[in-house]
Amino acid sequence: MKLAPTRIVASLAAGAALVTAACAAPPPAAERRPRIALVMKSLANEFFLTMERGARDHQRQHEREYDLLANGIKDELDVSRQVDLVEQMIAERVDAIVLAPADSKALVPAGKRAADAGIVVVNIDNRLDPALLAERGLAVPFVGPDNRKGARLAGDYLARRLKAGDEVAIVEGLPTAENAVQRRLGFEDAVKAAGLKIVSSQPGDWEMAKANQVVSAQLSEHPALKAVLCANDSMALGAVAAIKGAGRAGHVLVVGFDNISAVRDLIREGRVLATVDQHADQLAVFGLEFALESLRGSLPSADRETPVDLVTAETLRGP
Ligand code: ALL
Repeated sequence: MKLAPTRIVASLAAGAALVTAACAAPPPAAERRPRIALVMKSLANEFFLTMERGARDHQRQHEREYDLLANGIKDELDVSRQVDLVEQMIAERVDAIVLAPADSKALVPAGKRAADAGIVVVNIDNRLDPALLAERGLAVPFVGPDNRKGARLAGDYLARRLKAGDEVAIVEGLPTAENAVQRRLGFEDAVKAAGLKIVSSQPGDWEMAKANQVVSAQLSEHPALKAVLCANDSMALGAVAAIKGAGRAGHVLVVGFDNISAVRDLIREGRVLATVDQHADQLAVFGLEFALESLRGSLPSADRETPVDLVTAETLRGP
């Protein structure tokens, strides 16, 4: 290709600039933007897509303050892949990791390795096991909701539609996740307070397909079942399909947790009674801001509780 003289000068100048840039030393740490990694769980779950969107919006509004690396895993049970992701972020020498752990214990050693490498670690959404953290000498702040309180909100709302002695079932999240345990406890609190009877409580591992199988079995074993309390909305979708498949639509109430769009539609149609909004988009933002504060040196030491709100047909209709 032939270049006009002015073009040649311009490209020589550009080439020289590139060479200079390539030879120049990297900017000192204080001058470059920190890189923060958001390590999430299953990106097949709308909850985490909402979380990622919230994080990306925040980064765009603060693009001079930090760069964002957002990662997730393929399915809810892929814990070892999430450990690998944390290891990768350590190898990339990011400045902070905001972690929503798939498993409250299995992610502690990787978190410890990150902290030992001088990386700020912030735990969001699902709390890392406090006893194991203490044992490993790792102090990690937790930014997230009171899951027991959130589940109790949905359970209490459901209980108002039932009478003492009515049979209900619980579909739990992944048992190795602390928020799954807390939600089960919150459902149990509500059920006990209303004198309802739990005839079955089993893990659905946060997944729609697994919950569908679990609820199908609960329905056939318990013909008088009046309601299913699901620890997240993916499982509530599985429960609704199981109820329809068993020909019991309209006779078995369902509550969930997360406020994903598919469940909002089912609430409007009267096929799900309620869910709990834990503001996935804000959850990541709180974690990112926490990490930024830590990187600026104003160490926020205490945990930060984020809001949970009940979502029902009335709240969706608005005032
Ligand atoms: C939890 C979230 C959710 C979600 C689940 C699935 O940590 O809080 O409610 O559905 O992860 O991974």
